Amino acid sequence: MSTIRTISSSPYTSAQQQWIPRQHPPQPSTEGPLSQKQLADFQQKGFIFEPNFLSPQEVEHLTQAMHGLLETPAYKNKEFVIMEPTGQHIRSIFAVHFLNKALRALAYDPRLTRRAEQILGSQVYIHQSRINYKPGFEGQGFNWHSDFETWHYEDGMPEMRAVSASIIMTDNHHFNGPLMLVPGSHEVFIPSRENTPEDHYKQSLQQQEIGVPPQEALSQLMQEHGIEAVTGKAGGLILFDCNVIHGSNANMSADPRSNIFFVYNSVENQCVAPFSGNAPRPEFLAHPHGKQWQPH
Ligand code: 6CS
Ligand code: FE
Repeated sequence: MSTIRTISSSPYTSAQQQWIPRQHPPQPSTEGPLSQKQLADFQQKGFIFEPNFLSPQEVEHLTQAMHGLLETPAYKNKEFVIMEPTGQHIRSIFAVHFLNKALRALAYDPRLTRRAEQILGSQVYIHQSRINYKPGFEGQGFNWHSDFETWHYEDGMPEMRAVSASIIMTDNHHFNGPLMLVPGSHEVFIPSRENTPEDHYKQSLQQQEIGVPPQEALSQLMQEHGIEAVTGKAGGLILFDCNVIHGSNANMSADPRSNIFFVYNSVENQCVAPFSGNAPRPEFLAHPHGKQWQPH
């Protein structure tokens, strides 16, 4: 029986310090597909990369699913489809494991769920899924941020006990905007906002400004830990902690940089009222445990 705690106060909304040490880090379980070295690397850096996680055949099958969503007329102008700031190209599609059978099967593939359960030390559910398409020449970047910072304030995620699985579906190289992360940055929470506008997601999913850490904090973390860009062949898996600082550049090449993301949250960390005090975000962004979602 999972112990679902409801907490009203947050250790992360206290006085404006430059940063707050991470509270209650997840305790990984020793059982699971990840080796002790992989677990140690994840705990130390906040992320690990596993090349060739999917076979070329699986990548091919899922690529068809990915393109199928792009070409579904019924999804045009829907709230769960986010356009690039230029308005001409699709930037992201959310809730993809509710939209396609192959993507749903991947989301619940034990190769992924057991990794997440091992890292988080509990059963898990999917808090969010998305595909970031980042088309050649047109795909814009994502400012530096911590996902948890958003999910805490805007979805009510209590603690840093969630992990993202990003499957790279096209070769990620240095010129098409690969995911960049600051190793070790998951250990601190950087207060990065004064307030949160209502419906902030309508702005932040296209170009996030609120919740981007201050440059002095980013500079200090980067001086101390550097930056790592994850490059590799299609089919690789990046597992990254919900609080690790990450971002990516615009795609300056002809090659798309399309990644599928599934966010696994501990069943013992289910979302409560958003810590911003705002209304909860729509369920295509934050799926309550066990609840289905349908496009409308
Ligand atoms: O607001 C969110 O949930 C999304 N924003 C970013 C920049 N990354 C995580 C997530 O997809
Ligand atoms: Fe993110």
